[in-house]
Amino acid sequence: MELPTRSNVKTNETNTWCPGCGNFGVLRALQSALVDLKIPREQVVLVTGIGCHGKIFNYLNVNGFHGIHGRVLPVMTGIKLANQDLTVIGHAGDGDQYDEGIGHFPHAARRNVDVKLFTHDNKVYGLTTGQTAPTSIKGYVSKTTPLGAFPPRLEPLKIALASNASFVARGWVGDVDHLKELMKAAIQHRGFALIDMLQVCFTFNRVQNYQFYRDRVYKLEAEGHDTSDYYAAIQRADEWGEKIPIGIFYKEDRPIYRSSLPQIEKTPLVKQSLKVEKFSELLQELM
Ligand SMILES: Cc1ncc(C[n+]2csc(CCOP(=O)(O)OP(=O)(O)O)c2C)c(N)n1
Ligand code: SF4
Ligand SMILES: [Mg+2]
Repeated sequence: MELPTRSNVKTNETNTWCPGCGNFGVLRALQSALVDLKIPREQVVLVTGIGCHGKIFNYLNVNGFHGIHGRVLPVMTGIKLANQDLTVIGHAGDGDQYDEGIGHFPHAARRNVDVKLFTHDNKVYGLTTGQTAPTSIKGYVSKTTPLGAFPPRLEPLKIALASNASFVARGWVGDVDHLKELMKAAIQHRGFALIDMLQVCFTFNRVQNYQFYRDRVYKLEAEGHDTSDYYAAIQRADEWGEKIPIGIFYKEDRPIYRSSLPQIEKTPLVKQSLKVEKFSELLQELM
């Protein structure tokens, strides 16, 4: 087993993100979080969706699964149920998770599957050159909404809270140290954890840029927010305007999904023998 260090968590791949992309902040925060947490590299699995965010897979030297668009959560769920000893971290895009993959989101949250979902919420489809995403702010002008996005934006934190997610947080890429601490808290949380990351798409989203967030972002912990107060979390999640909160909105300890599955509660599936006779017995029983 090899502990992560600043040099061994990096790969030698050429980075193709645009200069100034907020994804660099996400990458730095995750590298530092892994080094701080000292989880052996062999025990970390990174699952990514399709989009600019998905390229983080190429730059981190841990196990990985670069999945298809919108399917980060089912892949993570399968990996974690097969081998609970692994730390399973998913990086999804706002289009990827909240559009194509939205159906998986409330169910992973309410089941409390022990996986960590970090969404790169740049409020735009980055890789496909700037189309309107579900989290795009009302009025957002792009090739797909030349007259401005008409419906209100989808609000991931409120959906997570309404789905009984046991850890709900928001970070932003302009404060890498704070984002790193959120990532560490999410990884250490036993259960489903969401960090919706305000990630600046420097090339296509000219509205929610670094200055936009710098002027608005404040930290919940600095205002004495109680992370066990569900209704206070909902109120804070509703704030989006002159002030935008970041930090942990809500955190709760409750049984994880695996504890409802006696077959794998104690021994991971990968460590169980797959006896063919047992399979035949089962078939007989079902016939
Ligand atoms: C099933 C499927 N639908 C659509 C696409 C095309 N596609 C690739 S990336 C992308 C959007 C990416 O946006 P987002 O998830 O927000 O990621 P970002 O590039 O902003 O990180 C789309 C629609 C695809 N690859 N697969
Ligand atoms: S298009 Fe946007 S999200 Fe994609 S790499 Fe460039 S700046 Fe980053
Ligand atoms: Mg996006």
